[in-house]
Amino acid sequence: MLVDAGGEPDGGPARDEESTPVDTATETSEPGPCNEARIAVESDAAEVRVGDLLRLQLVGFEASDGREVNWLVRGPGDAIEVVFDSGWSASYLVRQPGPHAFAVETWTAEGALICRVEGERVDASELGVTGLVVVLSWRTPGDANENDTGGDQIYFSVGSDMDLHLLHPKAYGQYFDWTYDCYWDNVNPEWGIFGPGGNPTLDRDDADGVGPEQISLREPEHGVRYQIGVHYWNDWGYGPSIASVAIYVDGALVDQWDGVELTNDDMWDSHYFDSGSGAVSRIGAEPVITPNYRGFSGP
Ligand SMILES: [Ca+2]
Ligand SMILES: [Ca+2]
Repeated sequence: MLVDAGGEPDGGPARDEESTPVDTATETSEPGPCNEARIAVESDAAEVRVGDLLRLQLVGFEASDGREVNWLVRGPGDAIEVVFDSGWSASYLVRQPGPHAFAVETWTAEGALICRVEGERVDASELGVTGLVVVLSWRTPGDANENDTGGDQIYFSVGSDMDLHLLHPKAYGQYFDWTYDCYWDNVNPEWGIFGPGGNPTLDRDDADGVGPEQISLREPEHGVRYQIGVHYWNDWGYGPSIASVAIYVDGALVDQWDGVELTNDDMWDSHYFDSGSGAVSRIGAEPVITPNYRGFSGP
């Protein structure tokens, strides 16, 4: 008989109840597709931090009738988190510091639960940086596989390409400024009047879907209002995408604006960051979007 490794047919969280008898271990002597199954959590860095994109994979699972896969992630406060895609592997963007619990259920095509596998808990640390960090992620409903990577980004791409922009006031609100816009073509401009800490950096670029794309500014210039924007550079034929911008100040999530739909060439002015007060404010009650924004495309 197959035994559900988690013992929770309805997907209820039982992992943190220490009083739960650990009888699942005794069941593993019986051969079955779930005995060797486990969740592998891969990260680019040794330590998981806010802003990291984790790859979740179900490994060691052998069941010929396995058809459906359902990933479950619970973040800090037991909140149910969004998992990108949901195949035998999946991607998860860490947005909050604290414990994250992973589980995956596999089902037959007829809707019978084959097993539920619990992963090891991952504790995400806060962003280890001071100052401003902006993270962009996006979904593209028209892309059947949002998690693949590739393409030359000249003639084709396997996913859509959104871009994060950070403007210094000396850009006068003009994106693609060669000096005062930090973005993919100007990844570490010289803005700092007191040293390199005042220079922003594009830490992560993503050109084929999902993100995250990240810009940080460790030592914001005092008394300056920076502007954050999102540009839909190229949909590569996958259609509209749904953008999400998360803003961290001194490692803490200050605002996250989800669910903003952009079409190709749209430019969305999302936030201001006022370094004097430390305040992050949304630009407009509704998203302020300029269509057909090509800006200057400099050499
Ligand atoms: Ca894709
Ligand atoms: Ca991009």
